[in-house]
Amino acid sequence: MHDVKLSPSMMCVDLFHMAETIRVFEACNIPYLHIDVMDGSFVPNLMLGTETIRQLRRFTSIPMDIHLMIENPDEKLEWFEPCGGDYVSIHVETTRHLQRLLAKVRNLGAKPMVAINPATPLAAIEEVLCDVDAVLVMTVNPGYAGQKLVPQALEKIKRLRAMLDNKGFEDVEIEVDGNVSRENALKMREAGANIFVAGTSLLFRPGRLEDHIAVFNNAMTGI
Ligand code: S6P
Ligand code: MG
Repeated sequence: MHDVKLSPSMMCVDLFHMAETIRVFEACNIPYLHIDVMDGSFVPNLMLGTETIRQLRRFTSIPMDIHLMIENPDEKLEWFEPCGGDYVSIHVETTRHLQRLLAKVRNLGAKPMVAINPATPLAAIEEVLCDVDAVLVMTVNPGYAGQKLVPQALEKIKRLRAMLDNKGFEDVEIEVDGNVSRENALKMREAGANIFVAGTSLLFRPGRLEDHIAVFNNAMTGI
């Protein structure tokens, strides 16, 4: 089983407490920062962009987990200056030349990840499983924080894990994004996920950030 990794959703961070929040992530050895890039077209919202990523890179060395929810990612990938150690996820629904774009992510030195919406069948990504380091399974419809889990997503994670293992891609990780509460994370972990995007359901809610991280880590220990 892959190691459990937390990837906090930076669009959920209170802008007025960004610096201290990142220092807590560093102290807690958080391995990635999840960057939701939304263009108001592929998803009905506008969120984080190129300058946010640049500023974050100047402030911390935690690698980025860049989730591109944009039309025409082929033309825009370089804008985000992917670096070694980063994940970049490309939605299968956004490009006609998925395999080429995933290869480009790798050529730029980052780790390619393919993202898939709740209504898109797994068959749509089957041919690129050999080209990715991870699959991002959306467990809500992308666009907003604070939504409820699409229940059939749990079974989809299980089927994906089995598909990866049967095809010899045991090394490919599964990331889950959307309503990753502690309870849902346990079920997602059992289904085969290991990278957890942490938003309002897990970290960005009343209470101390450090405590939420510790409670999550304890819950995941031994699973
Ligand atoms: C949603 C986006 C996500 C959210 C995250 C929020 O389109 O891709 O990364 O920021 O899901 O988490 P939560 O716990 O509020 O659903
Ligand atoms: Mg996301």
